[in-house]
Amino acid sequence: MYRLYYSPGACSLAPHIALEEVGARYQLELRSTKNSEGTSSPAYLAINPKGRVPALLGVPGRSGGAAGLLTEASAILVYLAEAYPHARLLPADAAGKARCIEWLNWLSETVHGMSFAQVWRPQRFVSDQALFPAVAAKGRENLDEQYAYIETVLADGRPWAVPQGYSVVDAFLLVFWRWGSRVGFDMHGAYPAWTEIAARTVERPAVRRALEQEGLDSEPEIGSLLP
Ligand SMILES: N[C@@H](CCC(=O)N[C@@H](CS)C(=O)NCC(=O)O)C(=O)O
Repeated sequence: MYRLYYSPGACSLAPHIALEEVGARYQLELRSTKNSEGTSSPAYLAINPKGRVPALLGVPGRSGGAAGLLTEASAILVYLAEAYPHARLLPADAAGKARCIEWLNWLSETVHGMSFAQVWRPQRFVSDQALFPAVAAKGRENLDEQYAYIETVLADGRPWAVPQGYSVVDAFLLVFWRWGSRVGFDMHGAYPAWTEIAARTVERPAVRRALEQEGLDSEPEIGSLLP
């Protein structure tokens, strides 16, 4: 039995979707990113010293924090896909797998770790509060470029982010599609190819279940993807 530490709509949504896709037994444990009792409480830091979600308990090995804890959305996604190959969440060929890891790394480190952090957590980049608006503005500029890049890649007619088939990348991209709406981007108007893939993603029963469990199915952003 796994335990997924998550916050509704956070990047932990992608591993949550993957758990539903593979049919593993798991419990959800809420660690909200919105209050100090969530990711930065002493109790949680004792389990996961990184103080972030997602974190998945129940994976063999140890790399810090509790035994069996696996952190980093990309690592959890690859782990679940590889541990449950019947769910076909990664392509079987080496190049297809590498393409997925290429997406996951870039989304995680550049789009999330740099640009969204600049917009939502400028204090990670500079101590002087007077500079926060400038950092956030640069983050938005970065997101503009990165979202345009994503759209260009997805607009070549491919049905999924990696053309071989639905993969953990599509679940991860859904998180960023939703965050795009959150920062005020016109996702339907400016990113139609990405929106089509996001709509195809939310048609999947496993994705719907994860959205419902996180209370996101009734949000306007997600509602706009449903038929
Ligand atoms: N590199 C980590 C980043 C995880 C991360 O920043 N998660 C956010 C939620 S999307 C979080 O826990 N934020 C709480 C905080 O920064 O205190 C990953 O990809 O899993």
